[in-house]
Amino acid sequence: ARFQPQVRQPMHPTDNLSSASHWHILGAGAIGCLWACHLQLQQQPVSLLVRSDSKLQQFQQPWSLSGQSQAEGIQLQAELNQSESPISRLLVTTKSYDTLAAVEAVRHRLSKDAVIVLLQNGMGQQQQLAERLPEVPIYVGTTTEGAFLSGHQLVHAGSGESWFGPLNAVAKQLGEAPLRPLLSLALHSGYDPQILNRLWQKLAINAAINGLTALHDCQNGVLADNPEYHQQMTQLCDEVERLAEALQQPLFEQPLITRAEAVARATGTNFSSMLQDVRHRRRTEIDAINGYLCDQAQTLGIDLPHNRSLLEKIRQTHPTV
Ligand code: KPL
Repeated sequence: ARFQPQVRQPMHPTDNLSSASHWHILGAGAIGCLWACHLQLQQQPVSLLVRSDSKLQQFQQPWSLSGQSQAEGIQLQAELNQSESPISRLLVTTKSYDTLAAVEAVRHRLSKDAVIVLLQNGMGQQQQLAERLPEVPIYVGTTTEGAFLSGHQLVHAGSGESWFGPLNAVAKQLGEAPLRPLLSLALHSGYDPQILNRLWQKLAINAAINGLTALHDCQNGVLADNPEYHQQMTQLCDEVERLAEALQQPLFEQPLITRAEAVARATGTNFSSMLQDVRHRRRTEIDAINGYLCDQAQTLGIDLPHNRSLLEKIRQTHPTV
């Protein structure tokens, strides 16, 4: 389904100040900083949570936002994870594999009415957190916003869309009310009670593109143009579709390969997030993407040989621990 922004009256700034919840953002990378800047621009109280004094230093100078959204002199607040002030709205934008440890590090600060929103790639970590904190309303989100950090500049390179929705029963009961400040930012965002479908769509596209671009060290568009790589993308897509069908998980109306090829072309000159991780010698998110799919398949007794082989190759060449 195409994105339909929810039309909302902008809140009056003083309403924001008097009634606003304080958002804490865990994960001070480009996406975390993009949301922090936009919350700050809407006069919503927001603090980034960081692990070290050196990271804290980075937030002493004002930031500027360039590209798809622009602003100068944004003074972002940051505090250490181990501070004591309570957290009632936690937005987690860490890498998928850091989720459990990162939330654990601030768990002592979660207030009774705390709500957690996970905005990340991949799947599996959200469900693990929900098992660990069954009493906390947990929401999940997915975004196609593109951003990167360059010194104190946040480059909002590509404007996309973001969707949020409830993961566990307590969040379903509360509905969208706690997320309203996130949904009314100048970023195209919507609320979808069927959010898992959207997470699966993103997961399927990432499974088709990210690992292959890391393996072949190429931009996304090359997967659509190179016949051998295109064939590999098709094999991955066929397996993911087979698994989704077995799980009765709807994907797209078109075949997955058609969508994956369109995304690869539309983001043709991009380096996928996984290739960027590999080039920066960071741990990749392969376990939360193709790894998650292989685990799901295994529980159903299904084999996904091409996804498994890609998973093993990336794990071997770029160890995950
Ligand atoms: O989401 C992406 C990623 O790089 O993680 C794609 C869609 C592949 C765009 O680069």
